[in-house]
Amino acid sequence: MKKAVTMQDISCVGKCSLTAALPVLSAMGIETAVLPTAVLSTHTMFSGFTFHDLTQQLRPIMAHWKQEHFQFDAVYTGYLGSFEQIDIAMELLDTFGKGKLKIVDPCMADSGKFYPGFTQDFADAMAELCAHADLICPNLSEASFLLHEPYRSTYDETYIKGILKRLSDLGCSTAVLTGVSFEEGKIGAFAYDRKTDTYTSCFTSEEKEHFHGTGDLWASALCGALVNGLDLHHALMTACEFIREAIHLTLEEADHNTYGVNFEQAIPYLIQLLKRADR
Ligand code: PXL
Repeated sequence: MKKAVTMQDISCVGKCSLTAALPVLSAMGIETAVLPTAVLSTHTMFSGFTFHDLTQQLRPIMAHWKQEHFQFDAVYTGYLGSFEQIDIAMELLDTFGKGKLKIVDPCMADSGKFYPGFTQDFADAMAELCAHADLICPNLSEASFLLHEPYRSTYDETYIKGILKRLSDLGCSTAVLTGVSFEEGKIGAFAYDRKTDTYTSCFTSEEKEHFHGTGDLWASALCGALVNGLDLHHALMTACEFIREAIHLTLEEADHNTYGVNFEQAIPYLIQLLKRADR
């Protein structure tokens, strides 16, 4: 059985970070260990959230895993809350990721703005973390902060390809940009593989509304697809289609949540996508 470890927070309500990654990876047939960085009552888009930091636990947890000789096929880091957690994420990738798939999702911004509490200095530290990964998957806002580029909401393929090359120069072999849209009604992901000097992309129909947490679900599905042996193109397709379906199912519910998507009922579809791509 394939195994992964993922390092991110537990937002108790909010359908993001670990409460998204764990069910998705498990459903994709991957035994998943967690390194929980903090417990929050909700994600930080709600006001008044509680926050309990778990940083002091992280190194002892990793030391125990080392003692037990645990190994993982993939190491995947998501939302991190401090500079020290970025350092610990580097240690996690270096200790358990040698020769394995290492994914860094540099969660910190959307729509051109940092999430609460993040700064350019934090983005610079994230850029250093990206050098320890094989694959990074920022959205365009995160990519802009990683590269000190002004955020653009309109762009063309030449611009995206240039950003991807510069992202891979951070030191990872594959850079993926999420939330790329060249035409109204279509959205997807564009990737660059430095080893083969090739680009690949995948687009699906764009649903009308945007929801929180889709980036974490997208990265989790991508991780699950790659661990299951899909090539980059099929892995992108799986992640993009899964999110499209989850948003579609969300919008079908009249009283849907605005903080997260109905990914739970899209899981059977995700499994179908995985089986279809595997053939
Ligand atoms: O990656 C989304 C996310 C995860 N965890 C926490 C967040 C957010 C986005 O705002 O606040 C705590």
